[in-house]
Amino acid sequence: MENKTLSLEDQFQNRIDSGENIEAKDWMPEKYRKTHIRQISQHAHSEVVGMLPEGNWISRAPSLRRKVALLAKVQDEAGHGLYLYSAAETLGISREELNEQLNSGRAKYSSIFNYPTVSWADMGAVGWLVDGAAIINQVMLTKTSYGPYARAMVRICKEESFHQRQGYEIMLSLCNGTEAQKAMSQDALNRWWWPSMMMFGPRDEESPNTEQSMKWKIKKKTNDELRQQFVDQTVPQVEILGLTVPDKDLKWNDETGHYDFGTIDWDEFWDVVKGNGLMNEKRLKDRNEAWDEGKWVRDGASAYADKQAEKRAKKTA
Ligand code: BYC
Repeated sequence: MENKTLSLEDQFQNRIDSGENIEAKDWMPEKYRKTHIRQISQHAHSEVVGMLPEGNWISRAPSLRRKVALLAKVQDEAGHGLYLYSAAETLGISREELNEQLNSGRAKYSSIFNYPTVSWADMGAVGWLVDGAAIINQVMLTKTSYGPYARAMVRICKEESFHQRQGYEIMLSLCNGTEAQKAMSQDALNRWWWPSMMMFGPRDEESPNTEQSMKWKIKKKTNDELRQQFVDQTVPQVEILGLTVPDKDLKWNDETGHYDFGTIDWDEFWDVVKGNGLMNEKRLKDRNEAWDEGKWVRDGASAYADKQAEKRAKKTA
């Protein structure tokens, strides 16, 4: 009765406020749809581009066990990309368009993947810190208001948890190894710490999307809240490894019950986001080559799908 007098926007907000999931066929404000296409597609692109820095090390993993684990991790990331592209497609954008946005360089993907992986310890640091940061962000997304995205995130988070552990286990082995291995781990931590902190996005006061996304329960915590959670959770893990966080201002604060930390270099962050990071150009080049070289697979799969559809049509005729 009451709903008859409410605008569609207000009814929609009421559904969100009462914790209901929004499904693909439900009415939604255009901005809600567009925000989701933006976030889910950036997330999917991050998974796909995220395969490149680690794929680079599969052939150089130091043992069969390490190679198998890394291979499985990279395959999982391909799978995450596919679930997420499917979730984005439910909002009315095609896979072709999404691919075109990535390959042309118009789409954003996580800044973290524009840094190079120069040593085996980087495989440890990426799994531990990058997947660790990803889980902190993504656990909240299992409860996000858009049903297809939330459901995709449940499986993704389970797999990310394995990824984080495989990275930390590499770090533990190296830190319990020779002096040179420990030094290699410290060097990896030094290079990945700050870029991992940047993964959570700009400070809340500089984040244009957070306010609306919190209102629509797309985001359940702000960028700064998640970043703080990452620091609080990761510093004790650094201590177990016997390494040092490359931040002279890092200090436990008894009053707040959190670690205080130094200033992030936001100029570097925006520079990387705008395409000027060390690896931006190479990542796009590699994605475009993979796309072109994969054409025969896509053609084969579509020809097979067409044939199957023809067979089914004949059977039912
Ligand atoms: N890199 O208003 P804001 C993974 C952009 S992990 C590049 O705060 P929002 C993986 C942002 O898009 C990584 N761009 O935005 C791990 C926005 O630009 P537009 C992927 C960034 O969306 C291991 C502008 O800055 N995870 O996949 O409210 C192996 C203003 O920011 C970044 C996800 O994508 C960044 N770090 O919050 C393999 C999780 N940060 O679009 C793979 C889902 C911000 O307005 N995404 N920007 O032009 C999210 O939770 C949110 O989109 C973010 C940003 C927290 C990332």
